Order: sequence, then structure tokens, then C-alpha cells
Amino acid sequence: MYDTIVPLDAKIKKEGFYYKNMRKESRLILSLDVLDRDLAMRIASETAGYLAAIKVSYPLILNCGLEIVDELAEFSDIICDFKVADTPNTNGLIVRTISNTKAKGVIAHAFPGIESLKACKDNLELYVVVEMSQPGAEIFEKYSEHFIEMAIKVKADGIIAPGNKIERLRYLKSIVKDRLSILCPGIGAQGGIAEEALRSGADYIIVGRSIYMAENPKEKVIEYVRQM
Ligand code: BMP
Repeated sequence: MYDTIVPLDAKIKKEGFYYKNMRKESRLILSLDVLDRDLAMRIASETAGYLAAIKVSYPLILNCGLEIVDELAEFSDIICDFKVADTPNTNGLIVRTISNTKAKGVIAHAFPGIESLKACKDNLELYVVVEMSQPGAEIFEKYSEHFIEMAIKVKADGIIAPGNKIERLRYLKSIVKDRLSILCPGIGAQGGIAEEALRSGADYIIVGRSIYMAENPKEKVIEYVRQM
């Protein structure tokens, strides 16, 4: 049924290598929050050709070790969602450790302050959380404009904003304009709708459970790509 959709990098794979830059053609980032290495590798290998990137976080890394970043990087660009949020010195140590892997990007919080955020600048793409998707995270709304300014000041590559809070997303887009990419979680399991988020300012959507818990994650990914 889905055979007419050709993986975005099929042509490049044929030529014998993976294209490692986040591909603008795909707006889908898989949040691979599984706990098992074999499952992670299987889902990544089946879906990577349709993805802009794979986001990994504590659930996977604490279970499988940081080495899995390099293994997954064979399939896709990898963004390390460690929500780095500490002192400048500790942030620097964390980000330097990540930059020794084949990861492409890192996610950090802005609330520890501009010096902490500056310390996250390395040779990785930097994405800054400005508002969060879960109910109860409204406190971020008081500070998100400030967080955006900080992200711009440190020359971050993008922000993380909620794809399931459409009014907030539109508002944040109106401030960011085209100065930063907007990556949106909150899609699928948290109620957000991919097309709606993309129409409201998202450059990329981040999807976890509704893909990795699907009976057939590859078909689910293709379904998302079709919708977009
Ligand atoms: P899911 O689609 O299963 O809800 O996963 C969303 C992913 O995005 C999770 O890794 C979560 O930690 C992350 N995330 C989020 O859901 N909301 C935010 O505001 C920021 C996030 O990083």
C-alpha cells in the first residue's frame, strides 16, 4: 500500500552512503524513547529513510549507554535530548562529552541563564526549550520570550515549542519569525496534530509513542509523511 513512497535518501543510499544533514524534505523527527537496544536499532533502521532526524533521550541512553548514539548515527542524524540545565561548567562538560559522539545536535534548557546556554555551544547544533507540551508547564509562558532572545543571542539553531498548544505555537512563531527553526513535540500521544502544528509555525515535528508503539512503526512513519 505504501510502496509508492520512496525513502527520501533512497537515491543517496544507492550511491553507498547516508546523507547526514537534517533533510528539509522530511519534517519528521522520531523520538526514540524505547529501553531496548535491539528494538531501537530495528525501528531506526526501518524508519530512518523517511526521517529528518532521530531524537534520543535518557530512557534509551541510561539503558543502552552513550555508545548507541554512534550506532544510530549510521542510520540518521541524532539529536541528544538531554535538556541540559546546569551550571556553565557542568553544561560544558556534558556537551563536550556529547560532541565526542557522532551526534548532530543537543537540546538544552534556557532557564539556568545565558552563561549556561553559551556553555552549550560546541560543534553541535543547539536547540533550546522555550515552552513545554505537558499540562502544568504554563510557567514557561512567563519567560518564553526571554528564552527566545537568549537562544538568538547564543546563535542557537532552533527552539523546542509545544505542537499541541497551537495558540502558543502561533504566538512563539510570531516572535521567532524566521530566525530559528521550531521543533515541536506534543504530536500524537499528547494530542497534537502534525499538519496543524506545521501550519502554525513548526518546521519539524517530534513524534515518539505514536510511532514506536505502533504495530508497524514504519507504516506509521509513512502515514505521517503522507499527511505532511
Ligand atoms: P511522545 O510523542 O511519546 O509524547 O514523545 C515526545 C518526546 O518529546 C519525549 O521524548 C518528550 O520527552 C519530548 N518532549 C515533550 O514531549 N514535550 C516538551 O515540551 C519537550 C520535549 O522534549
